Amino acid sequence: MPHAFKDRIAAYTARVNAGLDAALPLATRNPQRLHDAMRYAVLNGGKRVRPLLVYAAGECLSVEPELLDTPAVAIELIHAFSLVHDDLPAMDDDDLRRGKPTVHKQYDEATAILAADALQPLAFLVLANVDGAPDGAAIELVRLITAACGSIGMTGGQSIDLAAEGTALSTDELEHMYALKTGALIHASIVSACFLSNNLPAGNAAALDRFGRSIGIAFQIKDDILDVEGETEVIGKPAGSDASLNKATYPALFGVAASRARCDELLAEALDDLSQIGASAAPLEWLARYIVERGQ
Ligand code: GRG
Repeated sequence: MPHAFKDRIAAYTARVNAGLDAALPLATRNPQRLHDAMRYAVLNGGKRVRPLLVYAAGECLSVEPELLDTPAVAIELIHAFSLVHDDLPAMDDDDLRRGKPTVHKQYDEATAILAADALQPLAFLVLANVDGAPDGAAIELVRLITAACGSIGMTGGQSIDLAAEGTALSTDELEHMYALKTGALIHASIVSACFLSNNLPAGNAAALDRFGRSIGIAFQIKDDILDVEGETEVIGKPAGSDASLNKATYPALFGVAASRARCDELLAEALDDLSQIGASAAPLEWLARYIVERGQ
């Protein structure tokens, strides 16, 4: 690749945004309010980190972007769905997301629940329609991503998170919760490219698996640090909301300095895994550094 991954981010972001736009029903289609809310939930900004991880892992394994569009779009639909639920009054009860009113504030609670309910099956419809993938890839992607969403993935992590409010977790318990709540979908973004590769060295698959686990936990610790140190206008969601909800987070339990140190340690482990792959992993290295250094 002649240029750094950073120079391809705008093109990849435009690519996944076009895929999301095409996958979502038009807002003029009945039921219009539901479709409008689904489009709002997905197309209202966001850094698109998970799709970028799909494309970066794909570059690492020489998978064509046309094939990567499928998991990139599906995983971002699931991520958007999880944010709508996460913001509901029954969960974190947030009014602001990506610098705009949350879906239940912009529409109403019932519409937000239904929009999220409809985004999840849409993601699996996109996956089922993957075209030109190696034999068996579609079912492997469905297996990977359903596991990442379920009770031993994101939903389970969210359940532990809600139950842990106001309690003290050990580092192992906290990192287990992070691995499920946030890490599982980040990990799936990276590993999805493995199922689309026709020529995958076993060592690379294992290294990407470990990389995905480390960087997924680092992503959530950095999110916690931004909640403490960031400004609402920059992070696009209310700063300090973890503390006001008495959330069990890394900074709350162990302090910001220890959180930063753990993030750096996880980054070092993740980069060590990539070093076993070699120069083709440079896009993932760039994204890993971005994840722990980002300001939003
Ligand atoms: C079954 C999909 C599903 C969800 C139900 C609500 C829920 C269970 C899980 C919520 C999980 C959750 C919201 C974890 C937090 C992950 C996180 C750090 C989100 C912020 O991600 P960014 O920074 O956001 O990538 P943008 O807005 O840039 O996309």
